[in-house]
Amino acid sequence: MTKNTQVIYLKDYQVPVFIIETTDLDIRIGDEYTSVVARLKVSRNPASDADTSELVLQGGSGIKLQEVMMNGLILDDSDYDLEDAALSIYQCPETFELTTQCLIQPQLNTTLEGLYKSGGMYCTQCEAQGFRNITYYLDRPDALSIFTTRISADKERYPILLANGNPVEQGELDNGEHFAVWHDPFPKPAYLFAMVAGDLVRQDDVFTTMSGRKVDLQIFVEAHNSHKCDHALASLKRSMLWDEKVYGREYDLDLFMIVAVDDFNMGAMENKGLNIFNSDCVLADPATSSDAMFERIEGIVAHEYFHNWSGNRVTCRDWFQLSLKEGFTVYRDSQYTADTYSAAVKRIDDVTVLRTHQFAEDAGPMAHPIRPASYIEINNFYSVTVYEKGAEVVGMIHTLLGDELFRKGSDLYFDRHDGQAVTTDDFIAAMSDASGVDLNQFTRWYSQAGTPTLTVTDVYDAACHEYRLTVEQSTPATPECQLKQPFHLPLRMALLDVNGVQMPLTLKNVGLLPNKDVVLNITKASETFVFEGVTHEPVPSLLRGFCAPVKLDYGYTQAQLLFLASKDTDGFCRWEACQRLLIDAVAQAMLKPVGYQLELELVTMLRSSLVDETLDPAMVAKLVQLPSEAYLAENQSTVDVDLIHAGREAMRVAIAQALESQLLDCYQRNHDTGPFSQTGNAIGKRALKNTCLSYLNSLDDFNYQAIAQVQYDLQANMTDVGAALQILTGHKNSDISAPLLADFYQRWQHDSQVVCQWFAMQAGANLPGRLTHVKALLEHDAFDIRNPNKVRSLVGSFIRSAINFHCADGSGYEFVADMILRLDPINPMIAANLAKPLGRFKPHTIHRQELMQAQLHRLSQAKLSSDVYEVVSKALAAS
Ligand code: B3K
Ligand code: ZN
Repeated sequence: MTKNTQVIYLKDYQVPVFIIETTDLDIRIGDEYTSVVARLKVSRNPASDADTSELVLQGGSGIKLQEVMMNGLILDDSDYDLEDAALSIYQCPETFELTTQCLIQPQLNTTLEGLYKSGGMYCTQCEAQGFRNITYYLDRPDALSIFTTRISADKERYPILLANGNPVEQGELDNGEHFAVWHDPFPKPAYLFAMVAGDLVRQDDVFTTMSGRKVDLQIFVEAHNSHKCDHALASLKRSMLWDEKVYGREYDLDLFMIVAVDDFNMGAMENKGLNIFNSDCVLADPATSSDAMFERIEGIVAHEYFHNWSGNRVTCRDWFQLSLKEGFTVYRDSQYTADTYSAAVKRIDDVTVLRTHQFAEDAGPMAHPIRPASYIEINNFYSVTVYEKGAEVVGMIHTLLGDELFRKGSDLYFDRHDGQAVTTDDFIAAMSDASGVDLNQFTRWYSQAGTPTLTVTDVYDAACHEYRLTVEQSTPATPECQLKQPFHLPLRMALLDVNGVQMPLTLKNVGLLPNKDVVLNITKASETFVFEGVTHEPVPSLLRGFCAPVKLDYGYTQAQLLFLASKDTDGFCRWEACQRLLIDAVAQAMLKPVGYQLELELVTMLRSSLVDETLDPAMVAKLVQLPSEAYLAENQSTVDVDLIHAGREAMRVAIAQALESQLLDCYQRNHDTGPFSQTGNAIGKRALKNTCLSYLNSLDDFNYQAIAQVQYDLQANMTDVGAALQILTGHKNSDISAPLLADFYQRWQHDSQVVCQWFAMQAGANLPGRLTHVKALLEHDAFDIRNPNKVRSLVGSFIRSAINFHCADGSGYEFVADMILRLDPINPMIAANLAKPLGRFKPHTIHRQELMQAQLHRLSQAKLSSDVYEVVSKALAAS
């Protein structure tokens, strides 16, 4: 099915035979060819005992090698071997200078890896293995080198020339060209290399570090986006300050640059001193970006900035260690958002992503531990598991160690490994050495995939005042491992009395605990904890703050859940209790959607949240929102997307009917007519009122449509406009949606960020029969299959609309397979991302499983990239 099916194993890791001490690049941008001269100072690696004098450099198929020189002498064909993916130099001495000259054609590079052209600008994306498309190199993260980069290009079309580090020289050349030289004093692997050449404008700011150094902050964008930089700059400064305060980490260079690029495979990239961002993840303006986008941008700016320590100063030894930098950095950016805004709301958002996407991945054919043992294509492992579950694993270490020891551990990790390429074991060792906490068993989180289930049972002995809590854990088999060893995990819990007050806790054989909120160390397949002096039967509040990435199975009664939903002092657990009740109710509605009515207890619960003006409005919005269809699917053993859709829609109507006046009142109370504000409170109020408006519009009442129409017409900000539009375009009657969509496009066609929202809204609308419309949009002038944002907003959103992607006639699957085949030769990374949902057929009804497998078989007949091949072959192996 493909040319490249080589499996790479962690167990085969070997240190590099050679070291590249310095890398001098001379990159001359030309219209047809770009020339790359790389002068490398090479020496043998004393850490390697390999019995060879051959230096093997990786290179992509698009490189044309012109010349190879060793110590100034041109090598002839017999001195080296050139194959598609490697340049091998025979008989290398202990130290030498190697110079290669290559030609590349970035303007033809549609994979967006290496050097490529986005619109009128040249830019790079080198992680994981893009640098080898620029020149022959030791393209592995443990090969650290000091880079100097000289770029030359036509001055008029490319007035801005950027690379990592500090500017050291610039000047004019003949033929209207100019050049710039950049030097990065910090040794780095090639994946952190970056350069940019384009016609960009700059927005400036400055940050003074804790040691009093002045750092220039610069964001480069196309001129028409210059008004959209303020939020990213403010976010960057907040992140820099936070990392100093919370982790004691200071920025090291005198310059920090961000460049916004329209064609980008993911969100952003943490290249040393020169972050490159997908425009959509850095540019924001209240008129064009919703509150959710602002929040996302702040999180990504923080994430990339935090990588300067967790990723750049201390990097990964090999790509199996990806979670070392990604899990830790996601954890750091989550902490940042939690500290800066609402911690409970951030926790709820993170857990929702984990349960909706990571649990599904962990149960599917691509399941892998956060440190995979093998891969075919590393790009497939920039996954929710490596990122989000990886962050949860770091969070568990924090919970087990406590704040002080966790900080001690991170200090030791950064100090011990500054300037090195290390492993997740090194991270664990630093945490354990600094704290004295034994984390040996904990390392299983790095090698075992799958989501554990914690089954908790309890017995209260009223006569002895004893409360016994038994915790059992089990983890399902995953493709790489059948039999799982028990994990070490923290179980944070409290016992609540009848008033919801946390009881003092006395653990048998331990004594009175200092806190009423205890972290139990769970290490065995089954263990029992006995609490003494419990004067009356408590309600347990378990897995507080979602302290471990597990599924909790405790037989809560409805009465207990209602109690926790109103009384639990832990924000996450309170929300969790509400969600469990709502999930149970949707399950009822699925059985009998027509005329479904909400139980009185649930009406009371939702009402009390809606009318409580003392609560954070963002939290109220979370408490009353129904879980998404994808989240609900995670709770079903067999997923019938139509039933879930029908049940959830019935539930929405039932809630709106039962609470119509409170929803309207809550909408009006939270509808700000004053000047636009972006405080946490103002953002929360918008989230809440738009939740209410959405419920009200499920009633199909012209009055509520009119409210949404007024909100749209006001054009106050994209949060309100987008919400109103989504509500109105979700209407079955296209007489309502069509003119609005046309109006919206008319207003915003010049702004590609908004055009993407326009695509996403239409493709993701939760209405049946969207495929014809999506196919028509593929032909729209604004659609471009080479632009990942457009593909994600149209095809990605279509896949997320379960009733359409999983349409019983198989048309959704066939369409997605068609798109994968079209995209694979253009951009394999994006094609493989579309293939992953097709591979997750297991939980669906048999009929759908067969249809999905038929498309996977069809794909397997084609010549595929290694990216898509890996996803398709692993899915078929599970069928
Ligand atoms: N480190 C990059 C991701 C690179 C993805 C390569 N396929 C962005 C980030 O996680 O910060
Ligand atoms: Zn990252």
